[in-house]
Amino acid sequence: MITLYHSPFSVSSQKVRMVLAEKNLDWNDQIIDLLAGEHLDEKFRKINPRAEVPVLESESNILVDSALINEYLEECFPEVPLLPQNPIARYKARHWSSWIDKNLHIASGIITYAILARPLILKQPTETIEYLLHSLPDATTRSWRRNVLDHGLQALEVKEAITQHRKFFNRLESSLTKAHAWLSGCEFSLADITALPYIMRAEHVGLGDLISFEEYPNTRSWYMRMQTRPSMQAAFIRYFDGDTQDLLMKLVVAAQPEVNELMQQDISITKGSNGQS
Ligand SMILES: N[C@@H](CCC(=O)N[C@@H](CS)C(=O)NCC(=O)O)C(=O)O
Repeated sequence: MITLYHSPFSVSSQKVRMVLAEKNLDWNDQIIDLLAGEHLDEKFRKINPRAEVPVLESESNILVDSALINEYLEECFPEVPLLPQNPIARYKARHWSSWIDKNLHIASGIITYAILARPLILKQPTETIEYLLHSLPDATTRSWRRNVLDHGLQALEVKEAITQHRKFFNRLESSLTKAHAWLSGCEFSLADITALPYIMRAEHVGLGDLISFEEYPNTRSWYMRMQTRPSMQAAFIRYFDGDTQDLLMKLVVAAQPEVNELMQQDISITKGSNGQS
């Protein structure tokens, strides 16, 4: 039996949960509370020294990194295929995953941290905040988190993260050449599953205005189709109970004026660099 160590709101966990649901697999649920720093405890670090979720345990093997975990699941359970047969379409699916890891994953983490995590972390005693920062194994993550804790949405990293999201939306729109297309071509694949958590997160933190229906019709159509998949319920929706929704909404509403301002700045810069303003 598979065990997944994961967190409800972790985008990387969401990718694996969606694959498990698409493939109709049963699995043991081990929720790790990231906000409380459970991933930084010695117990969890013995499982994954990088102190990250998701981690998949299968037949006493420990697997880390959502892209690799999903490839493993694809190889073990090919009955519901999530990689196309055509080599170029397979390449496209894998290229999406690699592009997202390199260009978007940290940007999404920065925005999430600034809008959703920071206000909750700042309510904790100073020693707890310092523990949460110092225990992070990665120096780059420690550095941007410190800066975002100190400066909130005004941290330079947040502006850069918004720009990365715009690049992501542009890339989605240019890949989805038709309203009914999927990211690796004409079949639903791991590429769609990998991209979905980031667009959902962008919407949940209030960046949805960057993806207007006029400018991004194919992306909007793809996103609507993705939301109707039964795996959405299992992988995402069931973790959003009423209290969680209330809390998220309060945090997003509180951040919205600053987020709007940053989106406006990003739109002006982008238009300026295209020579349109
Ligand atoms: N490349 C890894 C990245 C995993 C990752 O960044 N996980 C985040 C949640 S999405 C995490 O565990 N963060 C720990 C923290 O917030 O300190 C993967 O795809 O699994």
